[in-house]
Amino acid sequence: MKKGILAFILLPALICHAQTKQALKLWYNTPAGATWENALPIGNGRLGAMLYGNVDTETIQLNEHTLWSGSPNRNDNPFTKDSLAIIRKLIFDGKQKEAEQMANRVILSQQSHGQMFEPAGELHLVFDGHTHYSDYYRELDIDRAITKTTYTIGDISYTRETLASLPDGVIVMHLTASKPGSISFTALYTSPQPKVTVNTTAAQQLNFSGTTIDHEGVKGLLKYKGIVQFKTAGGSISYTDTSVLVKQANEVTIYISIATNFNTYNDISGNENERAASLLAKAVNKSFAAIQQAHVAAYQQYFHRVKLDLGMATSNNIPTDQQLKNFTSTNDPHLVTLYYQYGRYLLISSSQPGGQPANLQGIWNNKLYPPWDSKYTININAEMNYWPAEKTNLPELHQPFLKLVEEMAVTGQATAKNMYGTRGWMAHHNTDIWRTTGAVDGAFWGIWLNGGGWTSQHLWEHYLYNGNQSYLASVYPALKGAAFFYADFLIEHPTWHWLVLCPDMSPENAPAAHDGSSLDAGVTMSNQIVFDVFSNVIQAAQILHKDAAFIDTLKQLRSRLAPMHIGQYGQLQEWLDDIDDPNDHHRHISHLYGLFPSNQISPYRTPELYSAAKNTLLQRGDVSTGWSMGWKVNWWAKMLDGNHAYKLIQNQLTPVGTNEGGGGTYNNLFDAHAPFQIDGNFGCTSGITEMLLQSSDGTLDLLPALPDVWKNGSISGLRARGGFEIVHLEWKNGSLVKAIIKSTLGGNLRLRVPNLIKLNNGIALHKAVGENANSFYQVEKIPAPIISAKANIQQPELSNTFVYDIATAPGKIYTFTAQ
Ligand code: FUC
Repeated sequence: MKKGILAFILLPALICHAQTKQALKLWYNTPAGATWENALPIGNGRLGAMLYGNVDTETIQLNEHTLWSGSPNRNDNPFTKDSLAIIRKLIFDGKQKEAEQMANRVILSQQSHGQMFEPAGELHLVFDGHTHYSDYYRELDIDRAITKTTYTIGDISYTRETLASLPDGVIVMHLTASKPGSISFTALYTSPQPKVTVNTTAAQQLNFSGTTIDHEGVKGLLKYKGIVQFKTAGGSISYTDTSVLVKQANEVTIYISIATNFNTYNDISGNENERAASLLAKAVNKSFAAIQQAHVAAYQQYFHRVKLDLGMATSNNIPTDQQLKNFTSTNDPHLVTLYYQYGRYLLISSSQPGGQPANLQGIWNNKLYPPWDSKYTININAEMNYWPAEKTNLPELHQPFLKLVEEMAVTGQATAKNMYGTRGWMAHHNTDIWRTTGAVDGAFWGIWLNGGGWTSQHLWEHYLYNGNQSYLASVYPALKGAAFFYADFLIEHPTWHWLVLCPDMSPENAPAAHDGSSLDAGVTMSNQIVFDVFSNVIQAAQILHKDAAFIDTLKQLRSRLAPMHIGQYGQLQEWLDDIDDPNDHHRHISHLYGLFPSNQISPYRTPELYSAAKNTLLQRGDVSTGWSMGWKVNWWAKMLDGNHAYKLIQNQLTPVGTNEGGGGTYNNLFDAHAPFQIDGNFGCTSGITEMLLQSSDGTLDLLPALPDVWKNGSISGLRARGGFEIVHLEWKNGSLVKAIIKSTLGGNLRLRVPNLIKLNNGIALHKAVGENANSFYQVEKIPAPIISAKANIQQPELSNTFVYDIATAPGKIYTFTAQ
């Protein structure tokens, strides 16, 4: 055979193979079976579904984002104010256990400890005679946000495709077969909800409706309605009281519409029936092809903004669950790319403007009593969900969380006033759809007063990326309210004389010295958060030309906060006293909030603290719960250690159950705490971004923590603070070869790069001098740390970098290449 002919025959096959290998798809050659974590998630921010792809009985497990237990309620403890002075004294006197016991009575909620995100039931399609099949395949195409299951029975091949339409607001499944008249099934609905009713109507509709359950003394008043409509081509359709029977159809389209009576956290007077019916009526006349086309276009507007290429797959063309199993030995760069983009897929699918923020499980939950109520844990988990939003170019999807913060700024005012007698607002370590802000779970976990302080940082972060002053003005009251709470609540420490929070705690950890109690005063994380809240309000007020007197007050207060401490083991102290245990492997390393997401600890500006943070990270170890490993990817990226960050990605991309005592990843690439928590997915996507781009340390850093394994690669579409868009970033043999950066706001671009670069047409660049003139890159100077005489602190050894200043103009694009 002539060479040309051989190429002609082989080429299409090769291209096809290469495409499959690189396609952004999770795929499997077995159905999910009975395991929920094998099923594949779809969502449009409002509706979520898990697709099992089982052949004889397909199951579509359903969720709607406002379907929660309970009803509008509050959970403040009215007795806190009267007992605060006693609790403070007990803590300052070293009687933490007694303080904790009292706090359990007078601070902890005596009502609800938060409501639960609830499942909306399951639709089952029972197929006649589909027990023996071949050629099974199922996928979740995250480039198009569609799932597909295909299999063959005899000489007929069957296909099911399902999507949760972004523009049409319904879930749609499309069933086809290679031979006309082959599709027959019975559709049934089941639900773990006790107060649900099911019926059918002559309009080929299966309806379900109900009211959610009471929980912890709060009456369940949330009403929901679901309508499932079947549209067939050919064959027949009939129904019983509770099921729909499709016989010998050529093609079937199933439309699922679900709605609730929820308007907002304090108003559930909506009409679920009208809402569900009106969404359905608009969608049902559209063909699957039309719905699919509009959905894919809407989805890709978000998804296609970022493209990541870490190199070709090294493993063979094998299913995703197998790739996951083999990852430690293959280091398959494609699996990392897929996992990275899956984080973005999950955010697009679970958090849409105008909706609820992604909760502990995003928008996917099948349990009536889910772990931790599947609500919002705001001492890390809910914040982590939104770490990728700005930097991976999905800023609109930050909006549901920003709205939650603004709503807590309202509900949390009564909590601040009634419980602690302060102005402003505050929240403890959890909230839910009713925006409750009381203390829950038990004093050991719940007496953490920074739920407002930390979440309000997101309002500021959104501004740092978009530079929009009218937006800043709109969120300024919430920022200021968070500062008010601290301004009124801080108290002078009797021994150290710094201003501290008391009671206080470092999330969910306790020093051995405190007899099993977590309560303390002035823990490191709180000092860092208060410092940030004050600094951001000072900056915001200056930008908006407001509140000069308040700025002065905050500056005064800020100067009296406790500095960070480096303890006897060279560690960053978690508490004011040097009582950390170097063998403590606790999943929370809250005092490293100052390293990430904050920027108080830096290799360049605070070398001692940087080294101490590194010692802390090493002492705490790597393997942990899923979200903890996700956080560690970000921390090691901020440590500029790409190889260690990569090690954490390896730990995270380990099948669940394999990491001794830790989390990992389920077959559907959901993060395992275990159990499933979506925070780890989002944390890792953020961390991978931080390995390639950082913009929080006064500079825009390209490739700050590139691991040796990613020799060549490129990423496009990331965003950085100050309105810079990283149009394209490319590296070869570990060196930066090209960067294209668009300035949307103008201003100084201070670039830090690992090798010498020049500007497009060969223009030499100016070395950076002095402070960065770009106000979005302003970094607050923190007080010098106090270092234990026993601490052996090494000066960090940092690789050489090059820092340039480029004056940019809004709308202009700058291309840099290696020298
Ligand atoms: C915090 C963590 C747990 C879990 C829970 C939802 O309490 O300490 O590990 O992630 O939130």
